[in-house]
Amino acid sequence: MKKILILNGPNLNMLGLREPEIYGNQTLDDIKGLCLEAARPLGAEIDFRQSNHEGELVTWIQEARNNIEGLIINAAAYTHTSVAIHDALKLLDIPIIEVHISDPETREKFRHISYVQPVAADVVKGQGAIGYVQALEKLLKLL
Ligand code: CA2
Repeated sequence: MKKILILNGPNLNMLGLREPEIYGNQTLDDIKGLCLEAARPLGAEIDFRQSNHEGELVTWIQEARNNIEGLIINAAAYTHTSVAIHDALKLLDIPIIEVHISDPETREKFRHISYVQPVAADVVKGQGAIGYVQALEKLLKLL
């Protein structure tokens, strides 16, 4: 089994409660369910987490150095601001896929920059919740 870590950043725990026109109706728990279901036949074991705290995400990324074979990250708003997450990701020598439910590049200008993109092997954006499964498929092809 390939061990995959899926990290989610701030406010993604609120999915399904507001702004369905941007993020759809599915909750983060629904997305976790989709990932677990897709992972089984692909031979992957998923550790799915969310945090509203930048430092906690950095710590989880650091810990991934020891026991994780691939990382999928939706850093949410930290995508556009966090040099700390960029630096932590750069320390990893495992493949990283960036995922976004919406397409940030078609939204406000402040969402156009990504500090994750330079360290990611690929990005899936604007595909809704199913984008997480697409990210998982892309990641497993790299392993
Ligand atoms: O499209 C994505 O996945 C984002 O990473 C979501 C982030 C946003 O800051 C990025 O630019 C794009 C925001 C997540 C907040 O989720 C909410 C959920 C429900 C209601 C409001 C926000």
